[in-house]
Amino acid sequence: MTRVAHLEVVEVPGDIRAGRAERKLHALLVDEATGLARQGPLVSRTPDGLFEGDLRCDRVTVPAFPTGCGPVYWLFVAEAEEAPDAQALAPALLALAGTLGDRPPLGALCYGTPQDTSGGIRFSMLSDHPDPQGLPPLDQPVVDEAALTPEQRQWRREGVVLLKGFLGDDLLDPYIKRREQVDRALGWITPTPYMQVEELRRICLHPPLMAIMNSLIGEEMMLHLNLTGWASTERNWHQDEYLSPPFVNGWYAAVWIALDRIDPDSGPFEYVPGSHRWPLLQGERVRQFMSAAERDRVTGTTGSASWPHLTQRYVTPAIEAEIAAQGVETRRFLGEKGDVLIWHGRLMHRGSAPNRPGVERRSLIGHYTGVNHRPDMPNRRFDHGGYYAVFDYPLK
Ligand SMILES: O=C(O)CCC(=O)C(=O)O
Repeated sequence: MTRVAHLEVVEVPGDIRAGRAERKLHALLVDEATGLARQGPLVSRTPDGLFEGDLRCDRVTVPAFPTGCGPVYWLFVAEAEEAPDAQALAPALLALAGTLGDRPPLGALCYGTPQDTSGGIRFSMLSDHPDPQGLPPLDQPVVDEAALTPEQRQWRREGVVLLKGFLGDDLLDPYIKRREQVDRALGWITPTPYMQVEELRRICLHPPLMAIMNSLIGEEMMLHLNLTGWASTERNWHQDEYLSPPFVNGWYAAVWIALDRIDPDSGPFEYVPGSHRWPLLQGERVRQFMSAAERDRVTGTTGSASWPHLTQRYVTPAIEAEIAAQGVETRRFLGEKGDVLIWHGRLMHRGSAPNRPGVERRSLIGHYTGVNHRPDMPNRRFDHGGYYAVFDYPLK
């Protein structure tokens, strides 16, 4: 655990935002241990990147809590014309909290006490072994390998499953035709185009695909994010799960679908086989090394930058050094049309930089979490072979 020195920012999930319309809402944060309280206006933010989680959250910046507060803070949202006096309300809010039982934890940006970086920032300083409690069946330390399917064995060993020629043209071509109408290399900006694009939903919720994913994770999976670019995201080494709330805890997978033969120069998907068993990058550990100016860019009034983006300057070299130190191979996925690669939420992977800018890379990416591990996405629908989380973002 990283000791949290200051809590300055919380992210409020989209379901609270959904009911807000034009109402004047204020966030009230109360430290359970000391009863200290802070308040800040709940202001809608314009999304400025794909990998921030911002599209599903509003961000509230509050005056920092002093060292010694935490680890449990309660968040309340109040509707009022004027900012309420959070400290005066704190005793009543804590009494109310006592009646609410267990609530799903919210993502919070916490700044820990920085460690000594004189020897450089190493992967071990940014990561930690995740909570072994409640991991999916195939991530348990002991499993009867003889009882596994070939896909389950590959998943356990490598953290990926490769399905050659899995999806036919009848499924892919209607989507490709629709996607060709989008004049933007990175596809739709909206992270949930599956809400409006039926042709996409058909692919990402294709019953045989969902059945394999369910057999890898151990429960029904729910689609909640798509990347529809026909170019590499150029997002450097990362494990998806470090961008997710802690309750996801391994019940996460993503799929990479080749819509055409992938050109080696286009910036293919790359991964480190077996790295799903490495320690997991931890947001609070990563953020502790941000400079004061970078923190201000994230928490300031404009909030015009995201911490996963800003921290790549030291996260990427730390992961590259770890790959070199372990002497492990990195692999590229050079799929043909209809090939599918499923990867583990803790697998180290990246969208590599293209050798020749502008070379098309026709792919479709979907991210999924187990239905019982997404209390922050309570609205769902079932279609074709699987669930998807319901959001109201317009298709852009
Ligand atoms: O192939 C790519 O561009 C990488 C995609 C990626 O990193 C992700 O979806 O998490």
